[in-house]
Amino acid sequence: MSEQRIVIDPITRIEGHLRIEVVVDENNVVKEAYSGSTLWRGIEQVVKGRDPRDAGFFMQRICGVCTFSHYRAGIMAVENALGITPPLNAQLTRTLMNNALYMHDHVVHFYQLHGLDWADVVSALSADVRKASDEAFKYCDTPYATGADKLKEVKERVETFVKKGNLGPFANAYWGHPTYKFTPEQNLIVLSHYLECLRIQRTVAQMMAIFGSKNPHPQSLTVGGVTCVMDLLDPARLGEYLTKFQETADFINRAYYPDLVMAAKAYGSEPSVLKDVGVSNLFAYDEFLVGRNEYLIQGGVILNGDISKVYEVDGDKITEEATRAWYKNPAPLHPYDGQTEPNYTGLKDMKTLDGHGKEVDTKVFDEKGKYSWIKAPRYEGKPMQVGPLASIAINYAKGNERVVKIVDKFLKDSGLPLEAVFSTLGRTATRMLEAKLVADHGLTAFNSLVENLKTDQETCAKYVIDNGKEYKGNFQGNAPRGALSHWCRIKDGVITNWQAVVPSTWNASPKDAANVRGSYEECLIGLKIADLTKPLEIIRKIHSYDPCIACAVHVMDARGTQLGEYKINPNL
Ligand code: NFE
Ligand code: MG
Repeated sequence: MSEQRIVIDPITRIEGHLRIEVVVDENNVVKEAYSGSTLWRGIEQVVKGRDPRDAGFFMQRICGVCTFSHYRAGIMAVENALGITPPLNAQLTRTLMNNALYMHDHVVHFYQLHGLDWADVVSALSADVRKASDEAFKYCDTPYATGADKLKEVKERVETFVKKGNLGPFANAYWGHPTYKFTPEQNLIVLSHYLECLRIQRTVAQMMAIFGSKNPHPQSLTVGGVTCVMDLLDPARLGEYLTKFQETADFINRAYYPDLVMAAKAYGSEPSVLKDVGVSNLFAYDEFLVGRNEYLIQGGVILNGDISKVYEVDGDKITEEATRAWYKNPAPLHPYDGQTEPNYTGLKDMKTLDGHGKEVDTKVFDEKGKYSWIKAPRYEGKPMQVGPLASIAINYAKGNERVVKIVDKFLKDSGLPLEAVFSTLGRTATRMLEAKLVADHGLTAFNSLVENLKTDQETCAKYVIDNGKEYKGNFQGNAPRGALSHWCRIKDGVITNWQAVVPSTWNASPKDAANVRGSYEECLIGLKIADLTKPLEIIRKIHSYDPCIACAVHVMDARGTQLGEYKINPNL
């Protein structure tokens, strides 16, 4: 058989349910790819007819990961519609919560969700702990949790799992795969940080709860401002935030940063993670307000990877279409007029051979029809890549000094050329660089807030909703996975339409009417797979985007209906 199809469903260690199908030629090179979500919910429908002041609370239930992002977006879209400008204290408090979200999200992504695509746990068990401890000093002057005693303890902890014949959280992976490039000692360093990150997760979640009252779904934002007044005015609470911020920033600088320098050196010549930017149109918004009109990340658009020109973002140029997605109206619509009417057409029946050469009935994506619950967002009709790669590239191209400094240091430390950033390795590295940007500069917002509180203690703006008036408004900002926008219409005092255009929707987009691919699909084309029964290269690439499919379709089938099944069969 000259053409074969690989189905990976679900992709694990992500939020939600994602299915990737690829067609490979006789040389195991990917010729076509399909990225589809197989679950649907429809939060955008749920808020219709409801009080706009409640929208944020519904929106934050889109996801269990970037909960704050949708919460804030739900609140700010309504503020924008009603013409409300929240007081500076409220805006800066939101940034402090966003610091916590980003730091949490990015470290968890690298260590718990993606790190084991780069580090082989089983190989770590043959590491020499003294050599590993010395190795850590090559990437950091004060390495984190890599003393010989510490590494011995880590090794013994994981050995206990293995001896029981149970790898626990490390089960079901492709250990020993030929594209793993770390030495046993380097693997052990990452493994130690993996375990440390479990502890850091708790600290940074508490950081969110200081002003958010709880985590993962904080409760202190309200249309007009914030409600955590007592915490803002309490020096002890401010001090607590500072301590937890610094503990997390320390982990980012002494574990996450050096681990990515180490990865860049080890993987800098591994073809399956290089020269695979995916969609090279990049898109980000302004994010991280740290003072009046001052943002850590500035918005912009780069087309065809040409960093010599950065265009202004214009939200009027966004559309979502559904030619290949399971919705009724296929036409490209601006999100103010977007529609979310489901039209599930199912998967296609196929007779295939299983691993033993026996003919079986299988279901696969319909290559000519609809194959995803994820819509296809487009900017000026073009697919875009969003996320840290876009944010960092755009800000580097714009000469944002804070970003330029961090990127140049990383390129120098890792020996990578700038072009290498446009790749899977680059996506993973720029996510770390974005976390470092927050770790190094997120407290600028804290300092601005403390300064402002000395003379101004306003935390919420007054407003009225005129039931006789029609309103429309939006939120445009970034979430950890990239550019996020929410668009709403309000009439007779209730919501009449709501559309969320979400980072993972941009990146996981199916093809459009012109058959143009989204970024997950595009980055897989041309990939050579070493072993079709162990498609680690595909998983590593897709994980580098940090997929969140709950966000992308805002979804869960309430009846638990199975819409696809898990199968990896190289003989299809
Ligand atoms: Ni569910 Fe999200 C982020 C948003 S999705 S995690 O970040 O918005 O891409
Ligand atoms: Mg949507």
